[in-house]
Amino acid sequence: MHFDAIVIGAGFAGLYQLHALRDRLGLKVRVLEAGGDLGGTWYWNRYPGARCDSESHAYRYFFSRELANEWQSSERYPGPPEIRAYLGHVAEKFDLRRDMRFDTRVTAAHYDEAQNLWRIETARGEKFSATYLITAVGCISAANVPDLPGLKDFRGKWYHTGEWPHEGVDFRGKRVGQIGTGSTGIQAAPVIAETAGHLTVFQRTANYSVPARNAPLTPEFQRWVKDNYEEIRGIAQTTVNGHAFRISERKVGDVTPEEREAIYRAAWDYGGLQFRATFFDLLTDRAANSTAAEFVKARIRSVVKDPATAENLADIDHPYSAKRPPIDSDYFETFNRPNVALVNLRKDPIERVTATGIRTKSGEHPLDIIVFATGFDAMTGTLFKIDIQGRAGKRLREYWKGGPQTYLGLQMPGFPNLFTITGPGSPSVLTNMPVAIEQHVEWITDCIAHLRKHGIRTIEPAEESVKSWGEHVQECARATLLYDAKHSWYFGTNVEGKPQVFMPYSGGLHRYRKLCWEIAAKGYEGFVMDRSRAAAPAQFAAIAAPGV
Ligand code: N01
Repeated sequence: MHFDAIVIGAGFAGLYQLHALRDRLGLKVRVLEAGGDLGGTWYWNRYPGARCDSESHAYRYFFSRELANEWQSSERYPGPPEIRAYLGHVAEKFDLRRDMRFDTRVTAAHYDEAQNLWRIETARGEKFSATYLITAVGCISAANVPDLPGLKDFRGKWYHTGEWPHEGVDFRGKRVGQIGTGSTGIQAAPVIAETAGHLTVFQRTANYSVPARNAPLTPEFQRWVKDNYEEIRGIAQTTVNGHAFRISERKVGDVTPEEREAIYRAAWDYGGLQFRATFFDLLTDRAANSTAAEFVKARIRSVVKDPATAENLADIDHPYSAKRPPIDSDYFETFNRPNVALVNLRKDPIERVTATGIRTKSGEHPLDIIVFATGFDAMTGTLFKIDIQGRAGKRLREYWKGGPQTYLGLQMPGFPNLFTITGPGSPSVLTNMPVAIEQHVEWITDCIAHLRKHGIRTIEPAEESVKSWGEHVQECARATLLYDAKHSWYFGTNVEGKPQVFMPYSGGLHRYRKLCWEIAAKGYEGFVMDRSRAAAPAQFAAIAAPGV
C-alpha cells in the first residue's frame, strides 16, 4: 500500500505528525506502531512509581487552544494512565485512530531510488511504501538489560522497567533486587518498598535527586493554567529546555552564602526540576555547581539515618545535573525503612546472577524478583532496531558506527525524505519533550509543504552541513558541565560497545528553534534538494488543503 507519508510511532510525536500532515497538508498518512495502542513511552513504561518529571501544565501539546481548554490534569506531575488518557483524547478529537495501525513493528525501511520512495516492511511481513518517512520512535525506548553472567539461570522473575507487564507485578512478601538508580530507579524504589518483603537497591553510580512534591492540582491552579495558557506556552517555547519556568539570570556569586542557602532551601521545598533553574551558571561553572551539589548531599545526609548508607548515597561523582537530574517522592527516606538495603556496587560489585539471587563480592543476596532499572540504548538504539537503508543500500547503522551524524537532528545525507523527530543532534532529551516534538513536527510539515509546492522530489542535508553541525553540537556540550559526566547515556557509555559521543544538542531549544526557522527561511540552507524530475504526480493536487 502506498502513502504520501509513513510515520513510525504513536506517541506524542507520531500523533501530532499525523494530524499535521493529514489535516493541514491533506496528505495520505499512515502511522505504524509496535505497541498495542497509542502512548509511545507511556505505553511501555508502567513500572511502579512511573510519573512524568515535567509538570502537567507544560507536558502537553500547545498547538491547539481548544484542546488546552478541554483538558484538565489532576496532579502536578501526570502519571502514565493520565498521559495515555490525554493522548487518547487527542486521538479522538482529531480522529487519528483511523490512520494508525497498532501491533505493527517496522523492521525495515529501504529507499528505492528509481521510484523515489521508501519501502517499509513490518515484523508480520506487511509491505508499505511512502514518499516521506518520518520516525517518531522516541529517544529512550530501546531497553538496556545488562548482560550479567548467570541471568539465564535465575529461577525467579526479572523485568525491565521500560517493558513492564501491563497486568503489573505483585511484590507482596517478595525479596526484590533493583539494579539502577537513575530517574526510573529513583521513582520505582519507594513504591516497590511499600509492598515488597525486602528490597535491595544495587547502586553503581550514586545520584542527586530533588523532591518532586507531587500533589493533586487545586481548582484555582487548574483555572490559572487555562487563563494563562498563552503565557505558559510563550515561556515553554522560549526557554532553554521547553519547561514552563524561566531560568534565573543571577549567578551563584551574585548572592551571599546565606542568601544562596535560602534560595536552594526554597527550591527544595517547592520541589521539581526548577531546582536547577535557581542560578544561571549551575551548568557552566564547576564552583557554582558544587554549591548545589553540596546542598543536595547535605540533604541526603540529613534524611538518611544510617550514616554508612547516607555516605554511599551521597558519594556522587559528577556535577549536579550533568546527568539527567531525577526528582523523587521519598527516595532517600525509603532507605530508613527496615525492609530496604543499599548495596554500593563500586565497593561490592556484582559477580553473577545465581539461580536464587545476585552474588556480589561480599556474598549472596537471595531474591525472588530482579527489577532492571538500567536505562536504555538511548537516541540511536530504537532506530537501529529498524534496518534503515538509504540511497545505494547505505545503512544507517554503518553510517553512524562512529556515533550519530545528522543535520539539526532532523536528517542524514543519503537518506532522502527521511526525517527523524527529536533525533540525535537536536535538543530532544534535554528538554520537556512535547515542546521539542511540536517544533520538529511543525518544521517537518512546513518542509514537506515546501517540497510539494515547488515540485521538489527529495531533500537531504549536504555532508558539509552534517560535519559542521556535529562540531557545533560537541562545541555546545563542551561549554557545559554535561561534558564532565562522561559516564552518562547522553554519551552512550551505558551501553557496551556503543561509540562515545555526546548526542543531544545542548545549545538550548530557544536558540535551536530560531536556527531551524532561519535555515528554512533561507531556502533550506545546508540541505540538498533534487529538482531534476520535478513534475508533480497527480496526488500532489491534494495538497491544496487548509494550512498550506
Ligand atoms: O536510566 P539511566 P533510567 N550494573 O540510564 C544503572 C528518562 N526518564 O531509566 O549510572 C549496575 O538514567 C546505571 O548506573 P550507571 C530520563 O530522561 C524520564 O533511570 O551507569 N548498574 C544507572 O544507575 C532518564 O534520564 C522520566 O553507573 C547498572 C541506571 O542503571 C532516562 O529516562 C522518568 C548497570 C540507569 O539509569 C533514563 O532513565 C524516568 C549494570 N550493568 C526516566 N547498567 C520522566 O519523568 C546500568 N546500570 C519523563
